[in-house]
Amino acid sequence: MTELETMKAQALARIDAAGDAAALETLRVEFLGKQGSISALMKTLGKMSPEERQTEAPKIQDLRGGVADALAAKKAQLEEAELEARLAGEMLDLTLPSPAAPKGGVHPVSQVMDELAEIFADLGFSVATGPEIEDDWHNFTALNMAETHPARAMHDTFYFPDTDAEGRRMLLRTHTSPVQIRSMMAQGAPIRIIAPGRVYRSDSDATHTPMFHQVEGLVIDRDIHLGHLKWTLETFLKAFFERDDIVLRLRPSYFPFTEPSVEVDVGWQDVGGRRVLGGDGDAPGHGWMELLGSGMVNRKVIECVGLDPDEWQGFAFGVGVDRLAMLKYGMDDLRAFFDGDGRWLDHYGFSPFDQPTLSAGVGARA
Ligand code: 2NL
Repeated sequence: MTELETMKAQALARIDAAGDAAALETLRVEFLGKQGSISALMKTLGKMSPEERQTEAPKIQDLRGGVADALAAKKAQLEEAELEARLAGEMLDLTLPSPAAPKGGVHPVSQVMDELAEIFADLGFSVATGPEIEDDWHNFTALNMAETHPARAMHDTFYFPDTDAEGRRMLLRTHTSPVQIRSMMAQGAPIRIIAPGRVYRSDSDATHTPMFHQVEGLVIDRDIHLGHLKWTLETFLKAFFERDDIVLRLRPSYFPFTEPSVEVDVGWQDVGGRRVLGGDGDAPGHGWMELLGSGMVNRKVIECVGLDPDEWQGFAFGVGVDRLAMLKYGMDDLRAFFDGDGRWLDHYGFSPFDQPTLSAGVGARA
């Protein structure tokens, strides 16, 4: 055996004996690394005569190639063995239940707005929307709330520091009434709409959040009177609370945009320490709670949107969506509505597949 053949046999034997990837890497460096023994042999070729190099080069190349091939083969073999060992040790139990996928939920405010849209659709109302950033005219002036009107002070308004391109004072709408103003101006009369959405007032305590949800309703037609208002509210509340014993009490009130204005109370009764809507209102253990504001649309407002108030009359109402949700689904803290706590939504949220329908009950839960 030549010296090179001995070297090769020893190298291959050591490679074959390597127990793991790290030992194999040490051998690769020892043979083929920059300072490796085979690399050193390659360098000797440069110092040989051309004749000598002609005979020696193929032998050294053969040594280097054989060692490189053996390293690669052993590496593959070790990796294969490692995989085999892992597969033998691991177990995949296909009978186990799959991990639960995280589920989203429909926020009660969205659910209630869907229910309202459903109920009012059956009464011939469509849903109108509009901008949350409004100008002073649509939010106040058109609603008979002049610059100096004291009712404006009741709305703690968020104003923007700058005016818009036309010099109008801009604000976050304090109610969805401007949506109805815009709808009347765009569509004219007759009209039957509800306007649900976010509204903003600079108000924050246990029962007030700076952003809350309101739905307003508007009917403009010929010969509309308070009887239509009362029937509509009664029908809506019976459908929404899914009870036939909802009773209403109408009290005179004041809003600049309605005349006359009517505060609407709804009767409740005590059921195990909870106030449940329905019942008598005046009987012992019963009572009244203020639920919404309404009235006949002020003729100044009708004029303001370009309609003839002698031809067109109507009623309007406004009610808090968050409040409706709390009364129907039993939450007691308004602020939790907007905390974004997933546990709250898991508890109070609705399935997106639970579409409200009048036949299945608008509040049917999955
Ligand atoms: C409340 C209840 C109310 C209206 C909103 C309204 C809208 C137009 C014309 C006339 Cl375009 N009225 N909306 C009417 C009465 C009550 O909201 O408690 N508001 C302070």
